[in-house]
Amino acid sequence: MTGSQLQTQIIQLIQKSEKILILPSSPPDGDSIGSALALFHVIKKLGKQATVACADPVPEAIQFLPTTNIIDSKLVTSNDFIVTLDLTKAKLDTIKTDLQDNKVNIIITPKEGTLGDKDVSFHYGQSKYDLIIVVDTGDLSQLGKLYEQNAGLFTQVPVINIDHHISNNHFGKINYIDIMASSTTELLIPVLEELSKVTGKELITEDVATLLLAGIITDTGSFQNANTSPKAFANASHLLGYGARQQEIIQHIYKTKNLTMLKLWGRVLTKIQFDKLFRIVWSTISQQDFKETQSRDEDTGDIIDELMTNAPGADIVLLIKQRHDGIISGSIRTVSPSIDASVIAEMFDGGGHTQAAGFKIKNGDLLQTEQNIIKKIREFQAKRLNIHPDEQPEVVDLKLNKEKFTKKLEAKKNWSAAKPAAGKKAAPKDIVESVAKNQDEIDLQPGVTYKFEV
Ligand SMILES: [Mn+2]
Repeated sequence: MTGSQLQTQIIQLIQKSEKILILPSSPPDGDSIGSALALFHVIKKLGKQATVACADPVPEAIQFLPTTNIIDSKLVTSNDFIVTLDLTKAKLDTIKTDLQDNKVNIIITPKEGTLGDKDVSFHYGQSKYDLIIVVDTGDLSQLGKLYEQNAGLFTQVPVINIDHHISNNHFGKINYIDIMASSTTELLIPVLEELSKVTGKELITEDVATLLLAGIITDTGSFQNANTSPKAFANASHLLGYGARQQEIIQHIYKTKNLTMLKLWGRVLTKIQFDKLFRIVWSTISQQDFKETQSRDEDTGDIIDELMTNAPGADIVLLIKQRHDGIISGSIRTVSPSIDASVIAEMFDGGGHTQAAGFKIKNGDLLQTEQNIIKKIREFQAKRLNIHPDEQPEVVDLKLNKEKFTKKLEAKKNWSAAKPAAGKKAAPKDIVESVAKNQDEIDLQPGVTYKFEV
């Protein structure tokens, strides 16, 4: 089915539905929240009921987006038994409940008038929804407890699945998946434009445009990641035409890094390890790091992208994080599309895109898990790079020691950077200049390998 046929089907289903549940992936990010809330605004404007629910809280960095406060953490489901009291004949004063020996008394005090048994009715809360739209989610299990606790709902109600993850397993009745899209919000633009046309309503307001742009900006790392396509740029500028507030997004997401976050980043950067042979760069964040820097899970933000820019010579960049709930999560980036990050993530039952993917492992032991992960990724690389499995990896701790560095630099004052030896990389320009000027010290960039061998 073509993209525009899918868009038509989505529009038809939205038009004939009245109570729509919108679910972003969990934990949510700028793209999943941007997609979910943009849909929320549009569906409300069409006069329908819309609910957005997410098992995890919205990260602080994206709470500035319009109406993140409407997101629920739970669903009303068919398991609920509902007692309804008709108050047309009596005004309500107070309601108390009193639990005694397996019995609950509901004490209703009217302000005026009297209540009788005719005023009470009982029913089961039937599924409130007639359509579910899941956005930016590769697998229903990524909805966390919202899916675990309401699995039946997803078979009773039609599900629209809108996503750009390569690992998406097509769980919907309608699956609108485009792995070439930089973000899910990008996929929503033509749908919402067509819906505006069909309904004759201006659905893409400044708020909606801002939400959609937030998805593109966050998923492309502000147009720096490999998934930044010409289409992503074109769509972003198209959204600016609708009044998207780009500066607001950049200010909140990229220009406000608090002190605790910087402390945490410092720790991660000093713990970088580099396996030269297998071309893997990785770092870890332990619960102790979080505690000692007084930072939270969400403060890790885009450290992985920071690692990426600090990892010349690596094919695979990995950040391993120990979460407070006993889960160890891994984020993977690869430097070229020929190395499929989603294949690596799948080795640990995760998924994602060609150059950005992730996984979760239930284990309390960070060191042991780290060793297992690195072992498996080395095996992956051994196959890819044709390295003999017995060859010993040389792991270089990239924690740079300024004193040692200066001594090394002095020892190599005569080193000619213009002609790196065969197989050696030329040194960064600033080092070459420092050596040339006989300087003893230069500013070091953590995480960069400085090669002196000639
Ligand atoms: Mn996304």
